[in-house]
Amino acid sequence: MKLFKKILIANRGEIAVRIIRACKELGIKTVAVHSTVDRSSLHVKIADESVCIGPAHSKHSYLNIPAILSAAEITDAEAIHPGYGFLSENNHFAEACATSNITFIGPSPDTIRIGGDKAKARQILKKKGIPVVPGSEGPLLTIEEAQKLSKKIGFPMIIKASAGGGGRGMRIIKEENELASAFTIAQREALAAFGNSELYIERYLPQIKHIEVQIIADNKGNIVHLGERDCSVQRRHQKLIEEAPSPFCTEAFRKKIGDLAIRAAKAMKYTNAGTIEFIVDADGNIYFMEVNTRVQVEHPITEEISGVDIIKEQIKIASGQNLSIKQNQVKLNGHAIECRINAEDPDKFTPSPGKITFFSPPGGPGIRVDTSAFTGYTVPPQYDSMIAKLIVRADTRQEAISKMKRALDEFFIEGIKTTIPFMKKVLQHPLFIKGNYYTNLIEQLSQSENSQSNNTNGNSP
Ligand code: MV4
Repeated sequence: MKLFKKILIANRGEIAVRIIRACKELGIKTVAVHSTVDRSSLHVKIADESVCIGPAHSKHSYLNIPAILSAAEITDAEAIHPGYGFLSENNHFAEACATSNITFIGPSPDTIRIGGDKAKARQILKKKGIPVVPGSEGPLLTIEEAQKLSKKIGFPMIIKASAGGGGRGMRIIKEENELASAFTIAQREALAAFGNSELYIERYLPQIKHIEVQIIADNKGNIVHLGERDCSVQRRHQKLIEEAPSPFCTEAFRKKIGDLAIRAAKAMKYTNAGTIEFIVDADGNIYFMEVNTRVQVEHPITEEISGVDIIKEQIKIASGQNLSIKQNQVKLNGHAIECRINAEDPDKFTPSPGKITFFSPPGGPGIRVDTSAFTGYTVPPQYDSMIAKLIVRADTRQEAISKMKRALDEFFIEGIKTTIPFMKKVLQHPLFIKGNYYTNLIEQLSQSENSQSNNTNGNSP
């Protein structure tokens, strides 16, 4: 089956660059789209063609479906790669592509819709015997239903928005007397944030790891997983560091969570690349959390240990080709870590946009930098603050940590503040070094920093 002749990339930044690179290596022509403030961006420079699709505000450019479809039509692009964020998990966009006879590089609109309806996905997978955290059966509509459920599952509970995901619209309830008001507030917030007030409830698990499994599936029913990623190092639901394999994962555990991911994907008739997210408690119990129907920011760490180019697989699958690999051919080698480098103040995590006066990324064996930044580039204030992903690969976890420290030391970015100093601190943390950490690692880090500064203030003996 022939690959596409030309693909439009409906995204910006490092992921647009990543996708254009894959297209070039496959001999596919590329069309970049950009907003007015992005006209001098790297993705525009390296694409074969580019189209301005609107002003800076993403609502009028990177989320502007008619403008993007017109750009594809005037440039004769046969397919659109949505990257992550923006329109990547918008089932209406996937549908609109199909109507315009353009291939959307991703799962079917139906799969995207189910993935976006967290209560529905949970319900479907629970019925198929995939473990989910004890909680509601589908969406909960009334306070009375929530109260009845609380008798069964007990406190603490966590209220989540069906249309939320990634931690948005969540609320922890410690005891009965908080429930009624929390439910009402959460409903109102979900309606305002997502245009959908539907909620679901789970038992709140206090000490968890966030572990996700990369899957790829073709249009013929072949499906494989490429192992797990540990994304437990996060702050306010923003992932900061990801690693593969998970330091806590044994071969037996990998088989178990991988099989669950494949069963979950099959239950959703999954095609193309996707991620099944689980939470794992301190006893190693696995619970399905949500499914991400897009390529993820952290996909490179899986590429580094599996040797599979996930973007190229996505393109090949969308053009009708079979998976290039069977499960028994998947061999995971070594250890990979990714640090997300944001244009932010490393102490306050507030945005730090502006002109990069000097940009010199690290190099050498085992180092990969996915970025669209360069010396002289101005980071605009309108978009996500992530400006680079620093990825290292080594034979062992310990060597990967050493390599990451070395790489961070020689990553020079001047003119703006970045989170590089913060990353160095996390890599020194004894719990990170041991690989014995949960999603509360960053809170523990800032607590220990506060008590240290108290000591210097003379508040402790
Ligand atoms: C949970 C949880 C505990 N129990 N679900 C889901 C999305 C992810 N970004 C955060 N999620 C969580 N889901 C159950 N049943 C804990 C988290 C969680 C969290 C929750 C509230 C505040 C901060 C958090 C940090 C990491 C994980």
